[in-house]
Amino acid sequence: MKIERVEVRRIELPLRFPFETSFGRTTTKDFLLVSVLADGLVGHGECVADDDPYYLPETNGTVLHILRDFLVPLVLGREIAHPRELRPLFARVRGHEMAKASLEMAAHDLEARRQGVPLYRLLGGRGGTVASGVSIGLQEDVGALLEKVALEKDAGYRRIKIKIKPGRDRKLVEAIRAAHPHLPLMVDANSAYTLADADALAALDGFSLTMIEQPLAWDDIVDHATLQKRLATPICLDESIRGPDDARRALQLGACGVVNIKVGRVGGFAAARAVHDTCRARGVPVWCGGMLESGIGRLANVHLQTLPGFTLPGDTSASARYFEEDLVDPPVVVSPRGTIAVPDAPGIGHEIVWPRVERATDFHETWRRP
Ligand code: OSB
Ligand code: MG
Repeated sequence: MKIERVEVRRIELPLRFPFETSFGRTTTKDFLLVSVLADGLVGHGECVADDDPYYLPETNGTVLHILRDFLVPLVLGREIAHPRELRPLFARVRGHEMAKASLEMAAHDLEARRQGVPLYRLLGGRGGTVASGVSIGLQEDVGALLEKVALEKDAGYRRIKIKIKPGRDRKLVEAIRAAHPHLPLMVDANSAYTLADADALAALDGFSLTMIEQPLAWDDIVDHATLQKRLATPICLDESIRGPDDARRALQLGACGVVNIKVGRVGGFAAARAVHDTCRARGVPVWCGGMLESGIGRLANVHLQTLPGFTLPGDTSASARYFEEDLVDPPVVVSPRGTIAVPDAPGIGHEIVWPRVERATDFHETWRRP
């Protein structure tokens, strides 16, 4: 394919409830949607950057800059036989994984549509269903948290993750365990602790958590290896894994027992596949994380997690959990058994509802072949 045009839209979708983590509180999902046009077809990639650099350094502003000034000029008018060629093409640009991923994901969706196959076929995955978990943000108090946990467990989710931060950890886990002794449960700290807090984290060992996600700094691997030696509970890395080399180094040092893969965080599908393969070769389970995506990014995640190393439920929950009205039709739904059906239609596999996209768009830029 020869890419003739790239478009980016900035989209604002109100969340049904504020989502609070150790790094902040989100009330609307503000993201960039990248579209790639070639051979009369269009593919779409949802960027996972936020307006602010509180999860990782990239922002919607830096993504727009890197796309406009560096990545889009590399692809416009270029003959590309397969989207796997984009990762090496982008390698000269250091970092900026979210920007790279949004364009690379759009090219995958486009190529899948061109071949008339569902995205999972292009990625080497399979059809069927995937297992769904759910991520619960920090709540007002323990009572509100217990209510949410009961609600999501009854909805069928296969495992529950709660957000923690210093001073709001052990009490929360204790209360949930008392009410649900056998619930598959994990916690996510989003880098809120340091090695000096090792005792507080070790205090979680008695609660049969399936894992503790990203307790230490977003750019650390070494301290996580030190911490893992002190914990019986496996550490899962999220922020620290920004590519296949990070995964290799983390596993080599014993910094984690599980890896959370987010396509946007690692730089695209090819990188996600490489992280997956590295972990699988070492027998380390992976699961697919989430970034409160609209249905477009959510469906990309559904396809990714059909690869064989994704043996744990992902953070891919139903569209209706976050949005009154999603951008795809049908929306992503989770069955009472906690499963999501993998679409078999070409590309991401559900229709995008363009009037809704246009209504939610507050900025639009197009780049054409010179
Ligand atoms: O750390 O996994 C995270 C949401 C925004 C930013 C980071 C994270 C999260 C979640 C929610 O945990 C996952 C989801 O439901 O999309
Ligand atoms: Mg996380």
